[in-house]
Amino acid sequence: MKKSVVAILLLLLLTLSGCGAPRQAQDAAEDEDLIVVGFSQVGAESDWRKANTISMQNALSASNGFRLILDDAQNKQERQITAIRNFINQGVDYIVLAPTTERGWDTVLSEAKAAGIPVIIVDRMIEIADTELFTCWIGSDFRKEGDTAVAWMESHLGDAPLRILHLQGNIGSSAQIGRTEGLDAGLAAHENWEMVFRASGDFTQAKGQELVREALSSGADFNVIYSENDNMAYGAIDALKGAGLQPGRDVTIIAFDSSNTALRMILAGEISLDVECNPLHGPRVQAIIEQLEKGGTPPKYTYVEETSFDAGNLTEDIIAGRGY
Ligand code: GYE
Repeated sequence: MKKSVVAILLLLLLTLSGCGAPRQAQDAAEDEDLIVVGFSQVGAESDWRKANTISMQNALSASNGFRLILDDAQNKQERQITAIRNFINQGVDYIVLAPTTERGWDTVLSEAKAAGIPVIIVDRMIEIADTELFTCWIGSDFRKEGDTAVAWMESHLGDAPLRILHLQGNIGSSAQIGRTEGLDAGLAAHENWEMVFRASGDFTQAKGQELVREALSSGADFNVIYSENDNMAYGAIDALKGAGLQPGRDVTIIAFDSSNTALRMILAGEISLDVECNPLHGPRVQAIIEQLEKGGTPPKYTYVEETSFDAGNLTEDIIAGRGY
């Protein structure tokens, strides 16, 4: 009895006095092999954004050889600038930036450059005097997305007068700028298209709903909603239904992103067109970093292939085969 107590005590002592140390050392060594990536993410404002974060987390995982430090900026550029400075202080190997807005990155990216840390821009674009301050960019052609929507409106909505309610994304973001430019070009080219209400819903469902409610109660007369993302369209649909209107019949809804929920709404006849914007950038960023690690040079700008969906081409199989 006594002997076994002594044995247990001995074991305990052994464990406390160092048995754990070699394991810790081993973990640290394994950790040192990981590529450390600081990712400054815009926020969590939409389904697109959430799918984008998950994609980055899955690709830049420890089992793929990465240690990801994720910072959610809650849609504030100042927070992104602070996050980038923290990444620089921590000496990360790479910085990945999904920028809120296009402008205002010159100073902080000069600091990253001075520290010798490559910066990869993902999703939205930045506007910067010295393009050497970032290594490369990968994302969508937002102007082309807007043009796709306008071409669909031309071919599907005929010559009837269009009275458009326009829900914009965060002002100054590439996604807003490109999609708005597309619509503006459409408005300029068609005498029978009229803008009756335009405001920013910050890409969120709550604001989309609020704005459409506001428009309805102010007596705005519209028959098309051009919503610069899916989530604002969900809010718009709730507001229309709340006012006894039927989306798809009383008001044609155009949206962007093509997340699964929105595609189901096309099948239900509520959304008429959804222009695809692909958020699954994780594996693409992973491939870029792996290329850089091997001394390669990825292309400076890479546009992701995208399409659009309406009742004419969408099937259950398409929805089932998509990752977001
Ligand atoms: O369309 C929207 C998100 O920048 C492409 O941001 C992205 C946009 C996307 O919040 O849903």
